[in-house]
Amino acid sequence: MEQHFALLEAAVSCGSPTRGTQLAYDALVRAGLASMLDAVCYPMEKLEPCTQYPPHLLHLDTVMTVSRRLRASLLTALNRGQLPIVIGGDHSIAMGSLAAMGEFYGAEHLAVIYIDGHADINTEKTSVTGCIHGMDLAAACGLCCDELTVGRQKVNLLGKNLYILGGRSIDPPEYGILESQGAHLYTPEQLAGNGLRRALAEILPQLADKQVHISFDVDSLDPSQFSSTGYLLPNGLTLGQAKTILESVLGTGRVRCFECVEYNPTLDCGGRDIRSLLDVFELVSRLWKDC
Ligand SMILES: [Mn+2]
Repeated sequence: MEQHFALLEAAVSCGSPTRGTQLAYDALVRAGLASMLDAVCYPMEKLEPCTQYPPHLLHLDTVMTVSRRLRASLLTALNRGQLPIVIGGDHSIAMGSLAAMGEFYGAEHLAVIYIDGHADINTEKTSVTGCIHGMDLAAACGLCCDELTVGRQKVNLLGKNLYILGGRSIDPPEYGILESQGAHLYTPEQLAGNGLRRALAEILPQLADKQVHISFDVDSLDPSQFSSTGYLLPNGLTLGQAKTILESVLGTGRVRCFECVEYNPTLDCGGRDIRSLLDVFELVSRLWKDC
């Protein structure tokens, strides 16, 4: 039976300090993504950011509503046997996607390849900003308060099955959390030269008996190659490195969900970055169908 791609919208930007990522799905569909994938679409209503929230959890109700809706639509797609591609939105949406993946496959079977300039593993207690897009991995690992729990399980991901690639803006408390959870961090510096091949040689065998979720934050990329996003962090990954990671991980045949976050079309003057993203989606869809 031929499997269909599912294209899922997760429209939220108020988990981050910058507005615009809630428009990424519409921009990509307008640019032809849904027809390129021949995908079944799961659009989402766009909500206004709520105005009442605790000071350490900015726009809590809106962020959680989007993650809960994404969990539901992703579970529907998984139950239908579709190949889900999730379009954020800021990275807070990973609370919703990882809740669905953890419930569907079981937390102990889930591995996450998290390509990101940040570690996103602050809790509501360690976060300096209160922006929930920096807490999604801590929430998925069950380290946050109940307000940040999505779905039936508190723990959807085990830290030892988390691989962060491209992280280079890490808050001091996050190093301790990563270590205590047994998570794996590869900085761009470690991935330079032959470092990427070495890292993949360590990581890929660990995925052999796992169900793999890829979460691709475009701020993992170097601003000289991709700049339509809220944080411009120097010394990032090249597009070539990101594609090598995606190719290698898809090549395991273990990928069950691909997610792309933090693309802000309102910053994409001239459309350079949306063309790069369509290239990435073309690569992902081709390799995914092949395995
Ligand atoms: Mn992120």
